[in-house]
Amino acid sequence: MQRTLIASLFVLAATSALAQVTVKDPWVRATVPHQTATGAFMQLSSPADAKLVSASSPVAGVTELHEMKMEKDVMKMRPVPGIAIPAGKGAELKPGGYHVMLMNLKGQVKEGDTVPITLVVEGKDGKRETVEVKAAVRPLNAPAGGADHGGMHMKH
Ligand SMILES: [Cu+2]
Repeated sequence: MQRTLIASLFVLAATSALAQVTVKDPWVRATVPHQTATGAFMQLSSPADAKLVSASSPVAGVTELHEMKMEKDVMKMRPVPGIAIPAGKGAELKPGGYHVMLMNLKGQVKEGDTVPITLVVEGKDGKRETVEVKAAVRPLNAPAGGADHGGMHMKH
């Protein structure tokens, strides 16, 4: 009896430690009609080492984690299995770098809309938890700091 109680307390403690993963300034790049993919960007921070392992959103049929990199003067993007959120340092998802890729969009994502995104974060102990994010949609010409993200994806 007592052992069960202690075990469940431990689970609670582990969960609340992870719950400190925070998301700042989440946003999604607006799309033009018939565009099939766009990117979501945000700043992640955590007091303990964590990793973003997946994401999903009702606006997209498929959601992946991507990394964008310059390779021989060409901007390339590829799926990554996870994005590390180092303790205290955090991770920045931004145009030209890591991002959440929203694909197979179910409709146009318009400026002023809010896009719900569910992030799955894994702690060092392998425990996972979800973080709900409401991302604001910003115009297509929001500062990109890199290649045109939407255009790149048409070639996928
Ligand atoms: Cu991408």
